[in-house]
Amino acid sequence: MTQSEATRDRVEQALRAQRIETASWAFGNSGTRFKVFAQEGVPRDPYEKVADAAVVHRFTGVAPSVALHIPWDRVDDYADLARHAKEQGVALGAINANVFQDDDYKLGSVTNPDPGVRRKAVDHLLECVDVMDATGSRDLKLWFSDGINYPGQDDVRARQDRLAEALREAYDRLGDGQRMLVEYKLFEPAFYATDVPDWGTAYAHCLQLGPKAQVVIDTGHHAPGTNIEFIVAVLLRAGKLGGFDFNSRFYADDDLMAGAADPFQLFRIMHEIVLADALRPEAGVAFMLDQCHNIEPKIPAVIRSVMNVQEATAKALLVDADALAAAQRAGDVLAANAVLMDAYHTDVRPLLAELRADAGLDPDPMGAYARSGYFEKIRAERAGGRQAGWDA
Ligand code: LRH
Ligand code: MN
Repeated sequence: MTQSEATRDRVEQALRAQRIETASWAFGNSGTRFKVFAQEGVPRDPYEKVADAAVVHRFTGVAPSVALHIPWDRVDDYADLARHAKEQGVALGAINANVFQDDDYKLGSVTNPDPGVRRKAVDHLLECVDVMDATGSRDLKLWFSDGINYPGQDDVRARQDRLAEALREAYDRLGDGQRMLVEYKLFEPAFYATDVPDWGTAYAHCLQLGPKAQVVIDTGHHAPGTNIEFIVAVLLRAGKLGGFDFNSRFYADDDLMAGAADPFQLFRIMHEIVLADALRPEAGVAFMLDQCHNIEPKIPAVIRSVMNVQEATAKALLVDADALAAAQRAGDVLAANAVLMDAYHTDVRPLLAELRADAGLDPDPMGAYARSGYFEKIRAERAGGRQAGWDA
């Protein structure tokens, strides 16, 4: 087998093994604080959201699980929802807690000065672990909107103590094989100080908690100009990268399709993943999408996002690691950069189309979905009822 055949084999194998988790809430109505736009055919319950996630997997072949958000996806029987998902060909993934929409959480949830409010918030985190027990999910994903808007509003260190106490209680509730993924975000809805604003704060809490606690990087949660792939490399080196919430942005937490605003950044991130051999599912990094499709049709937008992550991954897998290492050792700055840019400028779409065809899938998932009639079907079926959304 020639070098290039070996490379092709390695790349194809890695791409076939890729797993991207979709987000149930991306199929529901979403928007901004100014307007949430309704769309035809939007799911009305978690069962319909799971069905739409299964369609994304059917056409891409690499999206076999869907993350849930509680209470947006609260059902009477989570085991039954898991059975439904299995019938549809997908699994239920990360369980996202929600302690950011209740009036009681105005001054914080787990960091609230009021112990009664903190108790309520922690009880919700524990409820989410119960859900994980029922769905068979591995990951409890925790994003806290907690923060303050004005200097002096509360004691920053005291809030960190409260946060640590709450995380400890949830951590100790985790069963074997279960993890806690702590997500950070620079700002919004808090506009002066967020209690988990950056990777360092999330990392410090995860270190204190133990091996089951890992950091999630949401690509929309950084200050403009932040070198996210640097954070990826550092957390991978520390064994504390639990996963990603992929999306893209031009300004803030825009939650646009992954790779749409900055495909080069997504490539650089996946390059660090490939370099650390962390693409394999066994490496434990959860590749999740966390997006909102306010104006564009939702299922095609998720399919496009999955394809964008696949394309960035394929380019990263094509980086000639030996040539790169040699140029780096030689201090040949331009040659090293050129190795990366050669891979980035490679059109990997024919390779991915061929891989899909080999897997018995339509090489063009977007076209295949449009031709499938699925949208027309759900538009007719889901005419009545209350559409699912963020119900903020
Ligand atoms: C917060 C966030 C978090 C989810 C929410 C839907 O901005 O990224 O991951 O809980 O979006
Ligand atoms: Mn997120």
